[in-house]
Amino acid sequence: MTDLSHFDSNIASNPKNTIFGLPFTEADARLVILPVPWEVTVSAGSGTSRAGEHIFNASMQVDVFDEESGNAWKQGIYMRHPDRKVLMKSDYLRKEAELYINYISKGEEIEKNSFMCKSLKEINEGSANLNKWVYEQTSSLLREGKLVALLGGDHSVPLGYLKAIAEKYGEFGILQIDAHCDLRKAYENFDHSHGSIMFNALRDVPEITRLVQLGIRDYSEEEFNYIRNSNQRVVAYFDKDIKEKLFEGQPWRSIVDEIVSHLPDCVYVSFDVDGLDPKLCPNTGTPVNGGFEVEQVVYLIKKMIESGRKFIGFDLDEIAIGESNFDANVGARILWKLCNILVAANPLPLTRKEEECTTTL
Ligand SMILES: [Mn+2]
Repeated sequence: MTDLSHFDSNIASNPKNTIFGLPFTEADARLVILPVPWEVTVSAGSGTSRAGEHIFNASMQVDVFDEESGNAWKQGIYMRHPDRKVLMKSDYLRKEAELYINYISKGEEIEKNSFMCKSLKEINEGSANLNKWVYEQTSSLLREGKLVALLGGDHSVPLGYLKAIAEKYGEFGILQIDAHCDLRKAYENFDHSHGSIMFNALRDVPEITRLVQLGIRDYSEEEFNYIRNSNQRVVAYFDKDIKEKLFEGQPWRSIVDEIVSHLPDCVYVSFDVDGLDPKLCPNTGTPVNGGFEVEQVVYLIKKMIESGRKFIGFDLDEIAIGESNFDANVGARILWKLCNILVAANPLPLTRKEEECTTTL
């Protein structure tokens, strides 16, 4: 265990330490943040592959006092450095993808262009390798008993983590915060597009018994029909429906109770920041008007835990940086809150000695 007796959480953070200026190593951390610097298939704005480093820098300004979680961070939060090889591969394939997206957006057929066919194949192979890498990293962390927070990157990154979660916990549900359904089959012919993450997850991870989507406000007819024909495996709360309930005076609390009632016992949170009001993430790849406040989402997760459901892990994606650091500031605070909530929701089992103490008391 890290000795915290010399760590003063009230003074300015030391960037030589890990994220949030905390003095932990990976070995003694309860929770490990794994950045995935990947954004090959993004459709509009880019920059999310650098989110890890920007959020790390912004995190130094976050006050680590968190009375709400009983300062759960004291059990150890650590962030790995963004993997250089993954980032370089993403940069390389992103250039190929830009040429490719530009080509198909003119209505050209890829079959007629062998260069484009080759690019597409390379991108799809690269994405499959990334999924394998995420799976290997996260499953080995879970085996070591760590809690894992995945930090994108674009929203295509959690597939490998979802497989690792399924192996550890069996059946579980996903609570997805997003402006988009991400239920498109191979969007733009990319097998693992950011717009296909939930389609791929539901196809490849049978342990996902329920997907509850919140904040949805941009979706295709095909996605709408997918939800309708999913036999309730996907439950979508469209942004306009939530807003109309609120406008008619229904309290957020009762809407939250209903949302939570759809979730199974174990819940994973997939948080695409574009599910928020874009004033909070103006540089995210595909911003859409509407969406949530951070506090609404945090309240929902707290109510979900209060209901007795087990919060098992999360990803946070699509944070990109513009001229100001604002997106990273918001991202760092969401990350901080969710990490503390996740640690607090997963108390360490009592050692035998502690158990004996409790019994004697
Ligand atoms: Mn998304």
